[in-house]
Amino acid sequence: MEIFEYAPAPEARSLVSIRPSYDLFIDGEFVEAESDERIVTVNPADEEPLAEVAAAGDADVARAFAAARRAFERVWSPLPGAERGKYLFRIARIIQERARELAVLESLDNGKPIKETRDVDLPLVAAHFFYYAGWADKLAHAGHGSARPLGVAAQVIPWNFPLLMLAWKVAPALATGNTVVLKPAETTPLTALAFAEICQEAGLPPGVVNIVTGAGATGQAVVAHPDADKVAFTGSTEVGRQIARAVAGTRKRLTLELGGKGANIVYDDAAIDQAVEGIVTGIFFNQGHVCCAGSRLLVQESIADELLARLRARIERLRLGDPLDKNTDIGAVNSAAQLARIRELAAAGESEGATGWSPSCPLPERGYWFPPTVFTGVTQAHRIAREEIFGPVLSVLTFRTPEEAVSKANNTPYGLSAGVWTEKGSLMLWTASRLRAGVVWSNTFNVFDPASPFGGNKESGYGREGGRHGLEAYLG
Ligand code: TAP
Repeated sequence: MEIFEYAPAPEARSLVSIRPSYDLFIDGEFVEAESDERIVTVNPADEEPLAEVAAAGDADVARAFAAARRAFERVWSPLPGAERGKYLFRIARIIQERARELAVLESLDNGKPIKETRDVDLPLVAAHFFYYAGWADKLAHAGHGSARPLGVAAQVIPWNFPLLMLAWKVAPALATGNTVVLKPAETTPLTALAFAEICQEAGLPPGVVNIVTGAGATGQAVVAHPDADKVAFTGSTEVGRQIARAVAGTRKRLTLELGGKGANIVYDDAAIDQAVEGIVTGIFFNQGHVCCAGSRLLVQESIADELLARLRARIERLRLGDPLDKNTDIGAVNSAAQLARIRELAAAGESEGATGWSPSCPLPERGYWFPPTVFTGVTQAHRIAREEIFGPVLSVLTFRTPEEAVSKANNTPYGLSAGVWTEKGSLMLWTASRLRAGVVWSNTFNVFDPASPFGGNKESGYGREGGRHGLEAYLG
């Protein structure tokens, strides 16, 4: 791996002002939590504390639901769609205006490279608000005329795309006339709190959006609150199961966006350099903390050696380091806990007989770092082929026939994403129609669009977010 000169992004840290301490956002205001428990959020790139946030307890969560219910009944659901749309357009514009600051804040709290927060996360966040703002006054004309908002939505999101996951959940809920109580992840609460300020700046009526920070126990309280009409969760399959159990037998509607173990299938006729770029994006984008990551490379045996040689050469040129350096490709792992999980699975890869390779890559001394890693000699029985690693670790398997590729790709309890690389349209369609995955990319990977529905099959969850389908999750 090459050593590069430090090139700090123009969006330097001085662009953001982080308060030492944050309260909860309830009923349009930042209010002190009744619970006196606090959580410290750290910068994963240097382990320095960034801020302290409240850990909401049951009484705080109840206060947020009461505010959301009042706002739903008195203000938000009676408002004509066109008026709701205006608020969403305003939020989208403020996000654009504050995009640089939000990108820096996200990189500091999450560890992801500024190149990604600036060019991917933030543009997509704004795009989601613009997209659903546009739907707000068209629901009646699009066959949703008699559909009604569900009420108060309980939303719990993970740390890998903090503001983007918020946008995926909040924008369609608000466009359809619902109000929300949202819990961000424990390790990445700061952009959700900045979003709370944006709601104030946009003049959003109090109680329409409520943000309760905290750890898993706060998430549990949000999901279990009896006044939630809808639960929308993105996170691990394990917690998704607990939530499905907690919601079973209640009136609450549920959507779950869970884990994945995506296959990236490369046929022998594929444009090989293009495929290499897609494999790199598929597994190293966002340090591999991506539910739809292409974490299993399935390469046709006849081109495996050549493809792997080019892949290794490409990985040697990736730049790992300071997330605020605009040349950085691979940032920090989000938390010590996630780093431990990645290390454990990588060690299992070695002990079960696969061969790991990483570039000659010096890791910074402080912070949570894991080098890009490729395992070859992987079999379907290995843990690294079956379990979601959620880190920059690629497991390579080979196949001889399209039937074998499809059978290996589908040999997982997950069903979220897949990629197929071939120049033959018929082979592409043949393969895509047999893959059990919610999203299949063709000659590309990790491309997102607010107009396109996203979601899983099997243990990757159910329900769709994005596009017109994303509205249905919030209408009764
Ligand atoms: P989780 O541990 O499941 O956490 C997700 C959220 O749930 C966090 O806010 C978490 O709070 C909260 N939570 C934890 N225990 C809870 C409980 N018992 N009841 C209610 N809420 C609870 O996942 P993670 O580690 O943050 O995220 C990684 C996982 O998310 C991966 O498996 C990934 O594939 C999946 N993911 C899926 C998608 C889609 S679209 N399918 C997108 C992104 C991520 P704390 O943060 O305080 O623990």
